Amino acid sequence: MESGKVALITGIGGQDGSYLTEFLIKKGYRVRGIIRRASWPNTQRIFHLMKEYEVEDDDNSRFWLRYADLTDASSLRTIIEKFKPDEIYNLGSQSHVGISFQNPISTLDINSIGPLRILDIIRDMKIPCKYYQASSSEMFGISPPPQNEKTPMLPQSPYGIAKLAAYHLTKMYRNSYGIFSSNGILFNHESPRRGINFVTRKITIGIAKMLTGDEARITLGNLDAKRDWGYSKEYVEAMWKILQHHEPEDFVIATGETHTIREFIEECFNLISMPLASNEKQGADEKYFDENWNVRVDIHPKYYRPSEVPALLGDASKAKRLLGWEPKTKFKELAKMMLAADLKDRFERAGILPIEPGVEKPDEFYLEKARELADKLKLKKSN
Ligand code: NAP
Ligand code: G4F
Repeated sequence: MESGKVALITGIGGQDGSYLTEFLIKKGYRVRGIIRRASWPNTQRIFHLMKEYEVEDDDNSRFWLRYADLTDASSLRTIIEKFKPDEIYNLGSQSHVGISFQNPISTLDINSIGPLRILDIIRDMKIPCKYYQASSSEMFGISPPPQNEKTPMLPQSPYGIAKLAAYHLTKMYRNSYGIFSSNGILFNHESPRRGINFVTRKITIGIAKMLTGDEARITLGNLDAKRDWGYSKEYVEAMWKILQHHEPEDFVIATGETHTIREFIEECFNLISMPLASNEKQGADEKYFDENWNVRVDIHPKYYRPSEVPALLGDASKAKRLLGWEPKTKFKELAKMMLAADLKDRFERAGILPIEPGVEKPDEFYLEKARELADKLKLKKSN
């Protein structure tokens, strides 16, 4: 156990922030995080940690949260001066690519100028603090797969462009000022904690809601894009390993497998023995039916992006070679884990299954219950 180090995490309330906090606390770190003010709780993913660890105004506390914002330099400086972190993990961002087309300016402010604000505070304060930048495979844009650290970056969205600026600033502050600043170029990674408007989670929640009668169909955009999907809980270990490497460098983190969105949908429906029987294509109006000709998955142009990243497939051999990092969870296991978690949640909310705190059941238990409900749905429709 490596005790005594202080880590500061921006975006601590996000998917990765919550897993990274758990990981670092286990390593013996004292973790400090910034959250921004919200009109409704944005700490759901770290609520269990707040309950377990938070001690007011105690330097020895394992876990401490403060309000700050990546758009507010003085709030960041106050936090860095107070906590004197050994490592900063900059995970905070407007992380939705589709929404970045609607909010390009705030996306650049948070995702490019935000990291610049932190890097410049480290430079100005001359502190020996290591810096991790949450860079993204979205930066590769239309560069054909497979993509590695040497692949040209041709981003296609305000999000991708913002992340590319931050990537270069991270390198520049390393090369010009000798700051230990590294990029983790992470390909898509998901989990049961994934935000609900990313495509994988939208699909797994949508299926669970269909079975409880809360939703009739799932409406999506482009199903042809390919993504390299890994498991967030494993990717946060790679972030830590990147900062423990003997020198600052940039690393691709990925599974090396790619699948279309359509394949993810099919995998999830197959898991509950509810295959999509047929589809009909009329321009952008692609519809997937069940065997009774009820629409299950529908396509709406509003979910298409003005420009798309067609195919991502990462080559993480550098991370394997230099960091000893390798992914364990791949596509099929990830789909199963995410679907089972949403089935559990929706079944408990609907009173189909009792809430049993602390009781862990295997994924198969929830999938089997889903198959029973899917059969009942089929019977009801065919009567
Ligand atoms: P996420 O769940 O969307 O979390 C993002 C976090 O950033 C949230 O806690 C959010 O707070 C916070 N945030 C947003 N604007 C902020 C601001 N102005 N000041 C401070 N905090 C702010 O994202 P994630 O999936 O954990 O991803 C973590 C990081 O990795 C992000 O930078 C993302 O762009 C990058 N990344 C993600 C992936 C992926 O596939 N997940 C891949 C490559 C790179 P609120 O809850 O208040 O909104
Ligand atoms: O789940 P997505 O929104 O993820 P996307 O755009 O790949 O971005 C994620 O991964 C990046 C790493 O490459 C991160 F940097 C970023 O922060 C984020 O975590 O969309 C995946 C694909 C896209 O091609 C999109 O067009 O799914 C397609 N899609 C189809 N229908 C949809 C939908 N995406 C969303 N969000 N919602 C839909 O209804």
